[in-house]
Amino acid sequence: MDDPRRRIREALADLDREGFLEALQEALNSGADVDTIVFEDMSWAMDEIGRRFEMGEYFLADLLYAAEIFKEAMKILEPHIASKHRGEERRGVVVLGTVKGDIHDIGKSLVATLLRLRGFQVIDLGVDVPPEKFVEAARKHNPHIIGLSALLTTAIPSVKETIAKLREAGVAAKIMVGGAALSEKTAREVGADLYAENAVQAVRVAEKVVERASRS
Ligand code: B1M
Repeated sequence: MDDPRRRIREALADLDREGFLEALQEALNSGADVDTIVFEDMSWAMDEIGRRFEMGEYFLADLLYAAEIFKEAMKILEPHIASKHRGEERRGVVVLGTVKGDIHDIGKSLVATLLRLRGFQVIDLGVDVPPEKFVEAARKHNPHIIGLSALLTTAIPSVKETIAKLREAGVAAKIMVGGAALSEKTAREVGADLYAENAVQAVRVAEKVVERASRS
């Protein structure tokens, strides 16, 4: 791995804001791929931060600071992400949110950003969203897809409950789930239609759903 990418990983994991932003700029100047930076290097660093938190080396305030640095970097990266991912048409409607009991918003917001860039209309309900709010938004916006994000394993029952309430309400939209708490297997177990591991995959999955809907 080249030097700026290694420094992006290490400096972000060490919460060295200046070192990280400097390495980020260097990587961009040298033409590094923006997806590799976000979905491999910065994501690796966030996992490492989570690991240090579990080991008792970092505290909650460190996680909050990491999120702040991540969001600051996203402001720098957004134009690069836009030039790589921008699409032409309005492809469909997605209602998106982090489920009740979970306030992690970085991954969900990344999914929203990429979907919007590809021409989707995204209704972002935010974080800690109760099932009733998803149902209400589904009725109001008649989306192609409802996206549920969850990072905490303790939020998995919330994902399951939200899906059950959406089905009970007769919502026709496909339900996509993602986030560190979920996998292909848990997605099936909670009754989701679709699973995506990261934001790029979430867009691919959403595009397929809309393509199929427009053919039928
Ligand atoms: Co929290 N946290 N946190 N945290 N936090 C994790 C998730 C954790 C894994 C850290 C750890 O211990 N290793 C752990 C969960 C353990 C578990 O449940 N198994 C944890 C914990 C325990 C907690 C608290 C309970 C800590 C406490 O209070 N004692 C608490 C819970 C609060 C709550 O939600 N009720 C808490 C709080 C926080 C902060 C608020 C301080 C902060 C979040 C700030 C914010 O979001 N604005 C925070 C952070 C920063 C993290 C870590 C370090 C980083 C998360 C992140 O932003 N990753 C995280 C460690 C980790 O994830 N390994 C951790 C970067 C982001 C780009 O990735 O969100 O995974 P991610 O999104 C990806 C994919 O998952 C996917 O695409 C995204 C882009 O590729 N994706 C989707 C996400 N949503 C999708 C939806 C889709 C499709 C794909 O379709 C709809």
